[in-house]
Amino acid sequence: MVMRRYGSFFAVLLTSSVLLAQPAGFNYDESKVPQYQLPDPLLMLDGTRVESARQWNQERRVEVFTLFETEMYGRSPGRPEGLHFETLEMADDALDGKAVRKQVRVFFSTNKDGPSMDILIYHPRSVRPVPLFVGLNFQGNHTVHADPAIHITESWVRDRGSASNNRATEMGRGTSASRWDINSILDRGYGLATIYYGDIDPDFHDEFKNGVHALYGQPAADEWGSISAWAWGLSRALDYFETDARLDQRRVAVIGHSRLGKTSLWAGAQDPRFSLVISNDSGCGGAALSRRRFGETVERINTSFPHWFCGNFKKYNGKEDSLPLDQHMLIALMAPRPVYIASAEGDRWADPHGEFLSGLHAVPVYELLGKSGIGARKMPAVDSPVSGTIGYHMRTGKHNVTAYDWQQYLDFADRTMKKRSR
Ligand code: GTR
Repeated sequence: MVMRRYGSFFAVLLTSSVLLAQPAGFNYDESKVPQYQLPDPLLMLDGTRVESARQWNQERRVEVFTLFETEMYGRSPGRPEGLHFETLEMADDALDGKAVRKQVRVFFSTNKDGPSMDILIYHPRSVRPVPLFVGLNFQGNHTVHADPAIHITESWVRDRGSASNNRATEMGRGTSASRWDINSILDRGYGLATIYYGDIDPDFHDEFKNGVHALYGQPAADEWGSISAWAWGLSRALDYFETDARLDQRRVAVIGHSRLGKTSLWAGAQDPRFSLVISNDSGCGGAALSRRRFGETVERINTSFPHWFCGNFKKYNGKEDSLPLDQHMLIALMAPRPVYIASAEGDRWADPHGEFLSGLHAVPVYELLGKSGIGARKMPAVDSPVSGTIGYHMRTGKHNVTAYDWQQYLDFADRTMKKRSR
């Protein structure tokens, strides 16, 4: 009796916290999803049907990639000439002797006072060269583990938790550790590299004056917004991995959560050196189909975050049906490489079903390239992962990254990436 009373009390609490994360005035009802027709990933803009891997690789993939580049995320400038690296610190006995720790500064130009980012790397001592995961973090490298040796970023950080006056503080150490299952990653023979996303571009709209945008000036309507800049930073991390003999640059999985999941998808689409791409709860502008208008919409995301996408994307506010693309085509840009899409049941703002559907509708491209699809025809039950070359799960719980998510990514990486020869 008492249990039952408490049970319903907690149910109310849970429901209200889930609702808080889901702004009112948006559709959360599957029966109210409008009728829509997705662009066919295998139909060229001129109506030609793509029937061979060669046609996909040489013609349609280029077309689809260019659409995302010019209409949504914005073109980025590639590797800068002055890019250079400096190892700030290294220890062979980190985390109670379990790992090697390395902190590397990546300068985006020859100017050491110009924008730069710090990569924090942990990897097992004995594996060589080590496959690894790389992902951006939200509040600073020192938040991913309590390790006192992790440098604290001097970049702008959002005032949240331990940060104050837009500066990170000691108090933040380890506060995001639950999102980075470093022990499991190391135990399973992988490394982890992480970078604070605000080192690359602080996450607020300042007309593109700060971060790496400062080096290139005001972007045109088809040039990079912040998501594209963060993805560009991930490619610069890969540039560094290529110089570090202990890391296996041919087995790098890129991972990101939420806005950084949108970023990992765009990084994977842009840079074929990422051999596995993982999207955790990326939602609108990430894995979720825009045309469903379930939860967050194109207009809402462009209004709340005017700096995330390129100027051209604003043309599609309230006009999802006129997009020449949808997010299943972003997933298809990973083909034939493995890609994993994860959702959370309580994260309706990110449209779990729409995230699954973009994986499902990318399958024809994977099959054309001789790869398996997603291992399901309809949305799987909660906590029941499915996979082929595309993996998917919807976990119990809310918008977050948990040990459960990492277990699925590690299993999927073991199956699809680990055995890949150098
Ligand atoms: C929300 C935004 C989502 C998602 C999330 C996050 O406010 O509407 O698209 O990116 O932020 O990144 O935490």
